[in-house]
Amino acid sequence: MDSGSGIKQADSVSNTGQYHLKKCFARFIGSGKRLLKRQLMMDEIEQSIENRNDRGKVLEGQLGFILSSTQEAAVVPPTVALAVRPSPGIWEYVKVNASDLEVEGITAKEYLKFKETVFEESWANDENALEIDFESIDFATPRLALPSSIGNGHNFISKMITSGITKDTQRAKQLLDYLLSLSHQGESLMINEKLNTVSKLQLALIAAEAFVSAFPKDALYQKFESRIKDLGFEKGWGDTAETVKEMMHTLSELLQAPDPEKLDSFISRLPVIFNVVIFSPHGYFGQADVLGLPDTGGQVVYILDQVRALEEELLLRIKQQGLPIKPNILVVTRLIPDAKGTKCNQEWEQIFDTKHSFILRVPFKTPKGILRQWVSRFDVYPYLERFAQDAAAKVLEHMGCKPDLIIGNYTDGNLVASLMASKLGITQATIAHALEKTKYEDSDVKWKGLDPKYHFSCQFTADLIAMNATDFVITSTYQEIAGSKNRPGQYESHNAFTMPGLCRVVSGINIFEPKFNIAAPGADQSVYFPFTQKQKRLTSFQPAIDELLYNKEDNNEHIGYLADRRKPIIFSMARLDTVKNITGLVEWYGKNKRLRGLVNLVVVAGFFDPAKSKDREEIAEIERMHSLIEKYNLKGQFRWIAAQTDRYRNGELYRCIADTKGAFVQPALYEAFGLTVIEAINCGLPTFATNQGGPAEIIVDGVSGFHIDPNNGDEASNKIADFFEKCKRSPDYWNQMSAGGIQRINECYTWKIYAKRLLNMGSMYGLWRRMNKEQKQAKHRYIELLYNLQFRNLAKNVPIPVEEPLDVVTPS
Ligand code: UDP
Ligand code: LCN
Repeated sequence: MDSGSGIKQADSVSNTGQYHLKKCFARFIGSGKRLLKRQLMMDEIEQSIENRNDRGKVLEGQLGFILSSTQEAAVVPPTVALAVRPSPGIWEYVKVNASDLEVEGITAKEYLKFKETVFEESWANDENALEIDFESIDFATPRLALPSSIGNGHNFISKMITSGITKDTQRAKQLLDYLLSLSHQGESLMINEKLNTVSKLQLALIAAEAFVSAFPKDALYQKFESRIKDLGFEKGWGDTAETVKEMMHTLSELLQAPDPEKLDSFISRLPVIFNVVIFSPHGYFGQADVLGLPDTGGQVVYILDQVRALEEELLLRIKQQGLPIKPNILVVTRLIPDAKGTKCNQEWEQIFDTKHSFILRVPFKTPKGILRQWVSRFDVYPYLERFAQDAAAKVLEHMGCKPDLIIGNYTDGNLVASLMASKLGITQATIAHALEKTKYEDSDVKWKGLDPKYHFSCQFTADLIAMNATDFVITSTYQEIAGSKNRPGQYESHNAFTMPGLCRVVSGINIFEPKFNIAAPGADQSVYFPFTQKQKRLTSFQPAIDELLYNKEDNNEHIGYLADRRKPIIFSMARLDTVKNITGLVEWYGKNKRLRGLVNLVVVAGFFDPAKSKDREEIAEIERMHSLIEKYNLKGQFRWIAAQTDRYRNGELYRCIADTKGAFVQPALYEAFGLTVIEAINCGLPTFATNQGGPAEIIVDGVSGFHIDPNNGDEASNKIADFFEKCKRSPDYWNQMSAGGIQRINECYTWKIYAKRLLNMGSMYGLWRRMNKEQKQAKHRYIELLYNLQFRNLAKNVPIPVEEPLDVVTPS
């Protein structure tokens, strides 16, 4: 797109097109709105072209093309500044003079200034307004070029390293140094100082391989250990003659003629990772009775399953490396003294179904001592620095050495992980689960109004710090990074944005950086398995589930009832957040007579008494739910069940819904990934899930489930009704959709696949950070400034709550 040429629009469009474009731009200006979103602009364009045949003429020229890829416009009459996104990750900015349609390319900074003018003109004109520009400090790191390659950073890195080894003997030396640095508890692994040049290593490899080849394949490492040690080799090559020989041969081949696949296979088998720390500070983080509490949803489920899969994979790898080492995984979270009946006030807890994995809880401290009560994830910023220090001390004491990999979760965990990883010089990974910036429209430009409630000034600064500090980013889907054709990705939206009065981010994160990787989670298949596996079904739960679904009396656990048991059930389960849109689903159902005639609706969400909630959004949703039940007279067709905490029973609940030949519906306005979607599909439930976010990638529409548009409730509820009508006509259709979903999960969404990918990345990015030490150091200096001069001050503005009185326990 030649946006920078300043050509006159009149040159390239017909007179009719020109006439209509002028009308469009006049409407943009006349609308009175000063920040226009894509949909609104498209509506304005529609309305300004009376004759349908003229539409093509409007969009035929360069400006038409620009308009059709525009995401947003800032209107500062007579100028309309456009942010144009021709492809995921690719942004161009232009300004258009509404009277003569002259188009001129502008920079991101100039565009952001137009936007600021709309909100805070004096700041827009402040020559010394704070600007953040990570590209200016990070110009040497290679970048991907194709939008379709985004999220495949690991492969790209292994290509970069191998091409480096081919071209530059220095790179081979770096690989050698890396091998020399590998150790565990002070004991060298792989090679020792005898092999301190590449040529010595190459010769020794040939000799050792020949020597080991003389042993039977299954001969244990100890049989030939002392001989290869004389040559300079230490433990870690493998547990048998066969694995050692394979590993040595791969390295010889790599040093002779590097290729990315060989490098990948070699690096992923290296003994690099034994001790892992996973941060998820805000809590409640526990193994029982925490799900459904505010802020405690998929992240807890994700991490516990992740830990089990990681431990299993680590044990396997360490065995294959021939090492007598035990892995160690710590999930570090907040200790909450007022734990509301959960175990979140215990310092240590072993993670179920693991041998070497624990939860470590470290309290939040204030100048007055330990903070006793839960605080929302939006309010945790004042405690994080101290938490990181206290956690680091505890971790080092427990492990007796530095961890090999630190993984952060969500903004708070990622910030703490960045602080600890940079202090100790450790490979770092971040997982966002959800970046809040895209959840709330214009949360950046309108930050001032939102800050007292959400503290986005802290959150977005912390996110920028962590994204830039980390060695690699794990995402669940492509869309999380780069969005879709018409919707920018969560990370992408941090590339250029502005918070007037605070800072202008002209380059926050470049999603073409090779640090981004997609590794989708799974669902625990011992808990979420198909309803057809009759012998495994947890029948002991079934009477309670029957009561939960069909008992006619309201109680603390359920309200509303289902008069006709023969109807299939459409089911949903989520926290009662606005964005989860459970109330939206209830309204769609309430409005759609056809759907109400076909199925019952059951939702598991939050609880019924607003007075019991401290969460602002949850209270509003509870109230809305009650009013919808009245408004649509849902009695007899709708059951509202309070949040459920037993995942085994939940697994059986999904299956019982499948027994009714029902379906799962995930109606979120936006969903980062959507663990419930894969849980439901694993249990064999045909699933309708939002097309806004992760589920759009998990499900192939019409093959492994269905997409629904949460912004078009009538269309969504009719799509569900059509499905059930079709199932009535041909019952096998239901089975076909159920099986299609399960097949998709087994191909792409399991924890086994995830754990392998994560550990491979940990090893590869560990090498990469060593190879780019200087570049990383420079960036860290910039990050430190941002942390010290900006984040710390912002965190001071977040109020520390006054101590709540302890719950008074009255003796019974
Ligand atoms: N969940 C639950 N009880 C509830 C609501 C949710 O056990 O009342 C579980 C659900 O089974 C899933 C997780 O919490 O494992 C929610 O994850 P998801 O990704 O769907 O959403 P999040 O809450 O993380 O935004
Ligand atoms: C948090 C969310 O909001 C969900 O979308 C994810 O599925 C969950 O974490 C696990 O990653």
